[in-house]
Amino acid sequence: MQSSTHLGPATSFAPENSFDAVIIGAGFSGLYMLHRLREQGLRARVYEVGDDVGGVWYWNRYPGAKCDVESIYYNYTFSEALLKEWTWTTRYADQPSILRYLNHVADRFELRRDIQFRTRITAAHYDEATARWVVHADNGQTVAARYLISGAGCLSSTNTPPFSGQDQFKGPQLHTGQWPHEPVDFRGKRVGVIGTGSSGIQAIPEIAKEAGHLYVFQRTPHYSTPAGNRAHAAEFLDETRERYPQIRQHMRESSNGVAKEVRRDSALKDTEDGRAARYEQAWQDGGTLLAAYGDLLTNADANATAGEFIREKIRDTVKDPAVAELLLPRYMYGCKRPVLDSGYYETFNRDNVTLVDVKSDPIEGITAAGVKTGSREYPLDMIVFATGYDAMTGALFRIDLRGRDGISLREKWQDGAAIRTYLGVATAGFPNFFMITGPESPSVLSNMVISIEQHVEWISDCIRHAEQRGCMAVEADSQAEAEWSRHCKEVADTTLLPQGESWYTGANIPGKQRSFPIYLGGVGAFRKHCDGVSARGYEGFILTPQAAKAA
Ligand code: NA7
Repeated sequence: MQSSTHLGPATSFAPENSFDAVIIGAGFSGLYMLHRLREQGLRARVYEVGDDVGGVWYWNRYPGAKCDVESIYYNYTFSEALLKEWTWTTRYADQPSILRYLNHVADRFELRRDIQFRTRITAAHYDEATARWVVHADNGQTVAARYLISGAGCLSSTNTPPFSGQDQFKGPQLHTGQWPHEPVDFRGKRVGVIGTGSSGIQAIPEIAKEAGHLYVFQRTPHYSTPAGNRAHAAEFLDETRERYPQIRQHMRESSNGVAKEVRRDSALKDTEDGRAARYEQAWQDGGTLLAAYGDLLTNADANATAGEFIREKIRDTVKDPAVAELLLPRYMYGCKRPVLDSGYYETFNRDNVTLVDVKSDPIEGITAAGVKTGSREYPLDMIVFATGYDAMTGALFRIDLRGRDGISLREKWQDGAAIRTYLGVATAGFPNFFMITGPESPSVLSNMVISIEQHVEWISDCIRHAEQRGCMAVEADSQAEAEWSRHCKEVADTTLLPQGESWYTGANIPGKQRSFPIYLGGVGAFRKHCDGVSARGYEGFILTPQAAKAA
């Protein structure tokens, strides 16, 4: 019935292959979306590549993997009962705890019966005649649904640079974002880690504890500050439970989705001693230094004061001055994602750790024996790629997504050069297609779970609105999306962030078009804006009534 380029009309689907909604991915987004739509009486089916729930927390099993948002904020807030029955034991939750939490959520709300695992959605085409999506999976299955919702994630499409000779290497090659389920034994091995972003910085201290020798291949030194991870005291947990209604409110109205006071004063108005004291306090407390002043991400001179403070800490920590020098980051702090660590810089004082600067001596390729840079070969037993993700658009572009008139999302967005969304949730020409934390929403520059909840709730309300009015299609208006995209860019340009060479801008992927597809107006302002749109009858969306079908 279907060919590979045209998936065919959305008629003649057996009831078991026909849904109200198809949801892509069983991470934080897909799980909650499924729960909401089921509560609304819709028949929804989630398709997930992994063997089980968890999304990025299913795949990122590397040693040291942790969330850099404090655990008490990094959970769903929609269910009082769920909040009461779950306890985070440490300030930052590690990957096994978060995966346990998501398994608990899946069990508690009986979500698994509507999730099909080990299935990758490869294509989804909109059939205008029937106003349904025809969705194709890698197992040959084709299903139809009125709504298509992506919970595919912002950081789920792994990036492994195309090093020549990679297939020659004799030992195991692992990517932090696709880590094996069985324990990896580093004991006595010569291990190479390529990449020093969040994943590398979390994994390196743990691998170093076990490996015979660890070679860290660093291209850009990143800023990292101590996480200050610790066990939660019982009193703190009691008090958090009691205050959670206020905490939740604060998170929802905040700029970044966590319930912390935001400082607005300028680093440049403080004295040198005042700044040093404040940065020191933040360093001791743990977490990033970005909240220490209000202008660190908007004023390059203010930013430089934080950068210099961190560089001084690195010089103080790393005993070998030459190694310390190589570890000093020079870009503007925060323009690449700031990293939180547990003993990262200290790791370079170990005898079994060597830092290899591949900026001055680039990796030429991988050989049967190890990694070859311009000047020498490093013999290795195992290579760990901590080389990140094709972020923001990678997971969406991997699917052959086609809206009205067969236009693909990739074509519409010109490979990322012309991303256009309305509220990060919809895009013109793709009726009944919703993205959870899509490009141009606060997404990765906020507490993802709070942003996911807001998007899921907004999408399910929008679908309810359309269903109640008997609409066959909901679609972003191209004028409204042009205005939203312009607004996003305008807000981003008031900050230093678009100037960064980071995965935020796509600069980490060779040949990828640069953009800055993240809304920086803040979680609270974004929520207010979305609520205003729905209160005004889904302003900026075109709702097509059923009758129009016959017309
Ligand atoms: P990141 O932050 O994108 O880090 C990837 C690292 O890999 C980074 O240090 C890169 O150096 C390095 N890299 C990439 N390609 C190469 C090549 N060709 N040669 C040498 N080094 C390379 O990914 P993470 O997984 O650490 O973190 C992603 C996000 O996931 C994180 O921010 C959290 O939000 C969760 P570069 O800096 O580009 O010079």
